[in-house]
Amino acid sequence: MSSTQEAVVAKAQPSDYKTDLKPVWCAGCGDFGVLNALAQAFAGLELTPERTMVVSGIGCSSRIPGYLKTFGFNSVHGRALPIAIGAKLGNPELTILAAGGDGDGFSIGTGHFPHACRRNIDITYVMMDNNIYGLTKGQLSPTSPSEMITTTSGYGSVETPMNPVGLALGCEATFVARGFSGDIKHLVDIIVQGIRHPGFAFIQVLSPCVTFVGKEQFLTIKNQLHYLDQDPDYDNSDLCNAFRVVNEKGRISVGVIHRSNRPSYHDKMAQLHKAVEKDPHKTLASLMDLYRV
Ligand SMILES: Cc1ncc(C[n+]2csc(CCOP(=O)(O)OP(=O)(O)O)c2C)c(N)n1
Ligand code: SF4
Repeated sequence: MSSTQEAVVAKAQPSDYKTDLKPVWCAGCGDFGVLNALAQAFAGLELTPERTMVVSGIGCSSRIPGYLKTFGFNSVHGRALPIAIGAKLGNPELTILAAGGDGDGFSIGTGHFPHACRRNIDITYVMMDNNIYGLTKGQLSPTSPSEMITTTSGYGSVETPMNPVGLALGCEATFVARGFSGDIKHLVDIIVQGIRHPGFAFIQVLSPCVTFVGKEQFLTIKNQLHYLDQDPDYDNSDLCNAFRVVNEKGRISVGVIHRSNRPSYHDKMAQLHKAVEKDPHKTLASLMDLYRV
């Protein structure tokens, strides 16, 4: 076969990563942007669908594994992270993403988050933050702004909202980013960087709920965007810089907020295995001898 006759291997296309299922999301929901960004990122990275898995909890956003042509697991409310981590421990060769909403991840699922950060397991967590419980029809979520009127806070909330980025930084996550579902190109870049990051990557995606928060949520976010990658003064390796982004007033910084190079859980396990190899008590029998009376 001459070189001109050689089979041309088609480059992966975003459509290769989408199932035939039509999303049931409301028209205009921010989650459409996240779905498109994920498909584009997967295609750009040429991920093998059979070696890629998307795990979610329960919520409108958590429907996303059903729309992606990778392995998927639509699990239990709040449990995307432990299941994704379990899958990664079971098969470290897989590319694993956990996905879900602010209610899923930062209410019932909060307890899993600090441990994912500190263990630095090599998975990517895409948290679609719409500041509300969408699927269950508009109740207050841990990230709802204090003044927000919801079906369970008719006069606004008396609670201070949780700050997902601040929590991730405080828990020493090695990759912390924020994107907007209304800027898909920018979001694709963040997701690609998150998947490539060798450790736990947390991506908060501002993903409006047009039905229970309102159509204005898109514009409110869009008008305040500040792109960190276009800011020459921003150094994302500096944790103090990153903490400054947490409580900004009047602008919303998007991009990679912080990145550091702590070894991943799997790197540390490999080191541990090496250390055990040198240990004279590495066999169970010799270990039992230590405790024999
Ligand atoms: C253990 C448990 N508690 C509560 C629920 C009810 N429930 C389902 S989805 C959801 C909230 C979803 O909100 P969020 O995670 O923010 O996702 P969204 O629908 O906004 O994308 C709740 C409370 C459930 N399914 N299981
Ligand atoms: S209720 Fe909100 S989050 Fe759920 S599909 Fe509709 S717009 Fe999206």
